[in-house]
Amino acid sequence: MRVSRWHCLHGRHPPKEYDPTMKTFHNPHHGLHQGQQEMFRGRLVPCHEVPARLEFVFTELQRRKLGDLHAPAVNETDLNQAIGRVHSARYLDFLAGAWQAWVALDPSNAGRDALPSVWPLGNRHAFRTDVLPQNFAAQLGLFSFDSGSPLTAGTWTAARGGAACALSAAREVLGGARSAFALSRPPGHHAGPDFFGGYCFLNNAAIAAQALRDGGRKRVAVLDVDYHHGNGTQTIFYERADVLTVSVHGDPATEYPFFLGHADERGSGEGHGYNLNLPLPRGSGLGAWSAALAQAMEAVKRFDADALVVPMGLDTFEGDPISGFTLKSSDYFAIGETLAHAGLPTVFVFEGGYAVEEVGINAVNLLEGFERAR
Ligand code: SP5
Ligand code: ZN
Repeated sequence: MRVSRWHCLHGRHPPKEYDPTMKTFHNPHHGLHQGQQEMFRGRLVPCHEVPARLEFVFTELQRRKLGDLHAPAVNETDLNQAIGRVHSARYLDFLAGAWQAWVALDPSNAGRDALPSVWPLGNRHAFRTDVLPQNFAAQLGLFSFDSGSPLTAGTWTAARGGAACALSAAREVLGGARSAFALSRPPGHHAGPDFFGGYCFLNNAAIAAQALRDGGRKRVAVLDVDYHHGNGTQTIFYERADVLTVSVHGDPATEYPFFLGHADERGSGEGHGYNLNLPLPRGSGLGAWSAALAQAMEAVKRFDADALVVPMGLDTFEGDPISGFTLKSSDYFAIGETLAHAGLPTVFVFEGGYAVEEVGINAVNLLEGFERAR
């Protein structure tokens, strides 16, 4: 079916026909992950990463008829295998049993989210990370890097559902689709091989990228457009030359996640030259951001990728409550269009974006910009 309709709220772009064929895989279990509070500057504040975020995107996708919405259909064995390709067994065992262990510490914990409060600073060799502590509070710290990512009763089920969306979207593209959208929640790009943080537990984009490799794509590029550096994805692929990781983000000198995302991180070993960070100062607008995106696109082209994964954060929006760029809703059309110029089969994976009432419009503007540019 071809449609000719125009829903741009800002009216800058002329109407044009396009095929609304991009399939979206949404996570029916996402609402089971509903954190109450995150630690911020010495106090607990309400979580920014809320279930309503996904619902706004879902509703906007339906309203604009961008493509069909599907629940992911992957069997448990395949899902476990795909998740196990990017996360360690020790970490996955921890996540699978975390809620039970949390409640076992104290039955009254059942009414409270689990938040870590002690960390081993493993990369400074200050503490050992090879010995699994028996104390659950210590395990929480071993497998995390911040206290802003509450682990709740339904986190494991919700995170698996999000990963299933990523795997389904990758399979869709492997099957010949030009694009697919994983409407995953909780987000994923901060989660590493064996740690959670930044509201992320399973790295959905990395799972999609690895599934594309395992499905026969030779060189997969990941182009992360979230406001925050995709530290988890970078770490997962840092020593590999078959997956290029590129990220445009707020400069970690001042912006979360602070401890990774600088321009001099280029990859290591075989992966040297296969990571590109394009940090921008807080306050950057469309001009600087688009110039960085152009550089990112150049890198993807030079790499000669045969598939693209886009961790799609909408927290670059001017109204985002926790971020510092100034993109406007109408800018996301052009961003989608630019991404389409890579000419690659593309998996979009939902990441951040905390201006809840606008996140659906911004996400669908980007996807529609991509869809129209064929
Ligand atoms: C996926 C993603 O976008 N994760 C971002 C995680 C950011 N976490 C730290 C943010 C702290 C900001 N708290 C601001 C409270 C202002 N009232
Ligand atoms: Zn973000």
